[in-house]
Amino acid sequence: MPWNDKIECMPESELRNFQLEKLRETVAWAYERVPFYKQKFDEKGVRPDNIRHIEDIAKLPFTVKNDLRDNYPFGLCAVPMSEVVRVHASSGTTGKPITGPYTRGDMDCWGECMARNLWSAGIRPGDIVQNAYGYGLFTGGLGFHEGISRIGCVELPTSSGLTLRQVTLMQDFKVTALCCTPSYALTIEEQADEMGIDIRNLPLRVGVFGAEPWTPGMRKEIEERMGIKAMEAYGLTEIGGPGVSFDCDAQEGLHINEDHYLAEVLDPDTLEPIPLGEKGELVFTSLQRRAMPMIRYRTKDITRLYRDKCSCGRTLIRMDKISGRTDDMLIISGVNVFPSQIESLLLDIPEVEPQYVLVVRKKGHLDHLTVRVEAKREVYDIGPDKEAEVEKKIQDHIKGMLGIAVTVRLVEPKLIQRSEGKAKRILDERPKS
Ligand code: DLL
Repeated sequence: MPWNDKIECMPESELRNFQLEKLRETVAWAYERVPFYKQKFDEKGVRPDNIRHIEDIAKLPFTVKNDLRDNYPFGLCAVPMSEVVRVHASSGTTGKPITGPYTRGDMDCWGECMARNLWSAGIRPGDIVQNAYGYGLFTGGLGFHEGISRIGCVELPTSSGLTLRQVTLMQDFKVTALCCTPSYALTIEEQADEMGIDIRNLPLRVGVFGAEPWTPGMRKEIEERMGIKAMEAYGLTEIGGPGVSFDCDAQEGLHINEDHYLAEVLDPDTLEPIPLGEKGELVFTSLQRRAMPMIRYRTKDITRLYRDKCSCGRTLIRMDKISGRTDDMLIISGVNVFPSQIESLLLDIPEVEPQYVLVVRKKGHLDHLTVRVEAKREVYDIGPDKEAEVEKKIQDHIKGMLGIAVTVRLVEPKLIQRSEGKAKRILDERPKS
């Protein structure tokens, strides 16, 4: 049974009506209170009362990351500061951070969305939940915190880092659920292994992982190494943090909290809608946020949407696991490649660890990719011939599956930097233009 079956299992037509009502409210809210949106709407010649059907969303302007940067810190805020009770921010790699203000009501909605996510992962009162997402400006730690307290289970707010202590607490407190990034889950498992602790023998039962891309192969790897069920959370600071979508027992896509987020998938070049079931850029409009309503926010995340019936009974639309970001796409020998494709192929190779970095350099006019991946100790014990054999095996596998020539370099165990949050998988050494 879902956390909120009235919403999560609502018949599609009812849900669409609910969304339309909330969309109209949000559009009017943004138009009347945020000068940025008023100007954008006016430029497009659209007014809130032009939104009569859900499909009318196509008339609305888009919002992109730079709009948030240009209006840093609170230019897109629709309420006075006296109504804001929390601000999160994402650091980003370049430029100014993105800020995400919340009203008391927004916090309440966030708790609801996160409770659905954790409940769907089988977390119940009595569970001891280790929350190893970073606490602070990042939405992960405190976002999960909202959901954990909403359900009423025991929260262990460890935040990220101090991995040795994470393992000790996990063992001593008989932790049953872990929340962190998938790459940090691997770091924790490795630390436990070094301490002679097999996490598979601990009471830990489930993990709720997200905030970074991870392939189905990585999910399987984590499940096997830790002896748990690995569930997922997706979200982004710009539209409210985690709690946007989550997977269920079926693990066939992530259900979007559609009463809060209206999703579209568009062709990133033409910005035309893409039919259900086909891949494109995910675009979200918030439906209940008051502090910072977001109209058609272009996430750059690539996925597809589908509305087929889910065996879990939820009617909420599903999105695929994110397969990449439009800005992480590499063009190698004329072929478009996403880091996740390389990750999937590396996970097919038993001689290496799921620890890798993709180094992109310019070679003439073309981009060249070097895959640095950590070999298991046994490979080094056998000697240099074995190393060369494994490198060639991976190169051939990538060539065979993706048709691209890459260089593979094995790295000795433990040399790839371990993640405590979002793993940095791409090292872009191309000259900046
Ligand atoms: O990462 C929010 C979050 C926290 C989600 C904890 C899940 C769990 P940002 O730091 O703003 O917010 O980063 C958002 O991270 O646009 C995606 O590219 C990526 N991302 C988030 N969740 C997933 C996921 C948080 N499950 C950006 N799979 C998003 C793949 C994800 N990518």
